[in-house]
Amino acid sequence: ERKRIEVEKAKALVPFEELLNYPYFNVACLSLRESILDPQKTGIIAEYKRASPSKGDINSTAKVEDVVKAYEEAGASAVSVLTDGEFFKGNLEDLSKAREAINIPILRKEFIVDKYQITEAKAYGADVILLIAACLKKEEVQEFAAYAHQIGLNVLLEVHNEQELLDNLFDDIDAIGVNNRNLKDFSVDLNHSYELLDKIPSEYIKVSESGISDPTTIKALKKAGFQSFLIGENFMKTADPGKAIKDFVK
Ligand code: IGP
Repeated sequence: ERKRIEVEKAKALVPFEELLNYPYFNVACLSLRESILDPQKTGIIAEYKRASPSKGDINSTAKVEDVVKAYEEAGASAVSVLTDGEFFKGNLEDLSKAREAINIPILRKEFIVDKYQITEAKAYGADVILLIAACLKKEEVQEFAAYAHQIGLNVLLEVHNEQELLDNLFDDIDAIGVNNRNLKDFSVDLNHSYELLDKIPSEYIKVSESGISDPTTIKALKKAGFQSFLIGENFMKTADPGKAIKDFVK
C-alpha cells in the first residue's frame, strides 16, 4: 500500500507522457538472456545495495558508478540496482548513473505494482524489470510482462514456491528467479532453488537469488542447472565491492 502511495507521488512529479520522451526510453534494451548465456561472462547478476530491511546499513560509502563498473570488469552478466528508497535507500538516479557507467544489462530492482514504474524503469536506463509473484495477481504479472516486452524491456519473474511458479509461466517472462530468502521472515534457504529447479520449463533462464556467499555454492547451483546467480550483500558488505567480486570469480 505504501508503495502505491509512493507511486502516486512519483506520478505527480513526472507525467507519464513526459517519460516517453526521455532519451533512455527511446534506446533499445540489452538482452538479459544473451548476456547470461555469454560464455565470456560469469552468469552473475551483481547487485548494488546500500541497505536492506534484514541487515540495515550494508554500505553507505561505495559509489554506484564505481561499483557497477567493477562488477562489469569482473565479468558480471548484469547488474541489479535497487531503486526503492524506503527499505533499501536506493533511488532512480542510481539507475541512471549505472546506465552511464556500463554496457551490460541493468535490472531495476523495485516492488513493481503498476505500468508507470515499468515506463519509468526504461526512462531511467533499465534493461530488465523484476516482477515479484508474491506482490502481484497473476493477471497483473501477465499484463505487466506483456507491457514490458512491448516497450522492449526484459522480464525477470521472482518466485518463492511452486504455486507462485506454476501460476505465472507466461510467454512474456524471460527469466525466472527463485528467491532463497523468505520475504516475510528473511530466513535464507538454498533448498528453495534446488526444489523448484526441475519445475522451471527449459525456455526460461534460471536464476538463483539471495544468500549466495561463496564460489562453491555457485559451482553447485550451476552443476544442478542454474544459469544465473543474483548476489548483493556478499559483495556490498565489504569496503570494496569491486574487489570482492573480483576475488570471488577468480
Ligand atoms: C540479492 P543477497 O542476499 O545476495 O544480498 O540478495 C537479491 O537477491 C536480493 O536483494 C533480492 C531482493 C528481492 C531485494 C531478491 N529479491 C526483492 C528486494 C526485493
